[in-house]
Amino acid sequence: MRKFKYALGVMAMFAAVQAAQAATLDVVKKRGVVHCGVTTGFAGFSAPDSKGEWRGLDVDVCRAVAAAVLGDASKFKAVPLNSQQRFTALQSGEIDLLARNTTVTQQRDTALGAISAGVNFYDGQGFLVPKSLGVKSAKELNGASVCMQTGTSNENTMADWARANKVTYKPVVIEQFNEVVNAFAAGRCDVFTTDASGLASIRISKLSNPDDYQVLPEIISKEPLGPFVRQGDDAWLNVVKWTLHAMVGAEELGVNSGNVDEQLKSDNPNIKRLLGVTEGSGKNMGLDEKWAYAIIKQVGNYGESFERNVGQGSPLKIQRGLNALWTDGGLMYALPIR
Ligand SMILES: N[C@@H](CCC(=O)N[C@@H](CS)C(=O)NCC(=O)O)C(=O)O
Repeated sequence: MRKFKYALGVMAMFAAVQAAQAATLDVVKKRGVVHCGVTTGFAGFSAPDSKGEWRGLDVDVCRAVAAAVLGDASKFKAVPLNSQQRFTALQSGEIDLLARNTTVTQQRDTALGAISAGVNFYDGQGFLVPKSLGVKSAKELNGASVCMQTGTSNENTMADWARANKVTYKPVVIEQFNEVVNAFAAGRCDVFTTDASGLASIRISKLSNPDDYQVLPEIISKEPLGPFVRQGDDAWLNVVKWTLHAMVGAEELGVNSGNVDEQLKSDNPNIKRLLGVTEGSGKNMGLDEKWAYAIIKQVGNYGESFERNVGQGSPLKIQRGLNALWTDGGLMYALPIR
């Protein structure tokens, strides 16, 4: 009997915790601001610009969610988090969503109380080395010291790859991003390993002589990066998930920030549904019918966000590659809004 009462008590507590966490959409609407977990500053993905405004491909997810829910892309607060802090901040409710170059893994999606809302950048782990090291392939890294950041998936991936390839290395694992970058720049390790996007960003924005460094050809893992929310809040999960699909869907349909007003007059039923001319999708999520219109008008479609932040309109000049639309040979495929 006592055991039964205890079990009931635990169940009630669990339900209460879930109920307390289950209403992120209501909390955000009432607060009028989305609390968005980002990095401590990683150019192209999430970093403050010269005016102190947070910019980047991941920040655009924060902005797009703010536009969808509050009608105003500027109504978000960027909460800088290092790799180690990010999931605790999500679990504790300090942030409503984590939009920070975070790899979707089965463990994070289950045991960490987080759940992935989709992928906004398909990536893989690679290696950055000074050209002076004289190395052309990762297989030549035997005996090297390897810098990486605490709390990243990069630590385990490196260990697995090294074991499989019979490469021995000395891990240099540091908690703060700037410190690990500084250690690498000062030659305290031979190699920096993280996502290829991270390496491109570090090389261009953090090292004083980018031309003295090169990214090795090997990509040793799949790193699908995307936003996470808390488990147990399906309505909020839907908002973030469909925000991503609206951005990719707009690109598929040729709708962008420049032509979105013109497109309100389109006869295409998919465009009419996307822009809320045909109503329904907003009501289904507890949002204004113009939720996707607001995203596209204020933030742009996925391709615009990509090019502006990390592509040809940015110093990083990352190719679309896997992040091209599926119709162009990439993996970006919008689920239908209907
Ligand atoms: N995708 C990997 C790595 C992500 C990651 O945290 N990378 C580091 C190195 S580029 C980073 O973004 N640091 C920025 C910070 O801590 O502010 C993961 O999810 O674990």
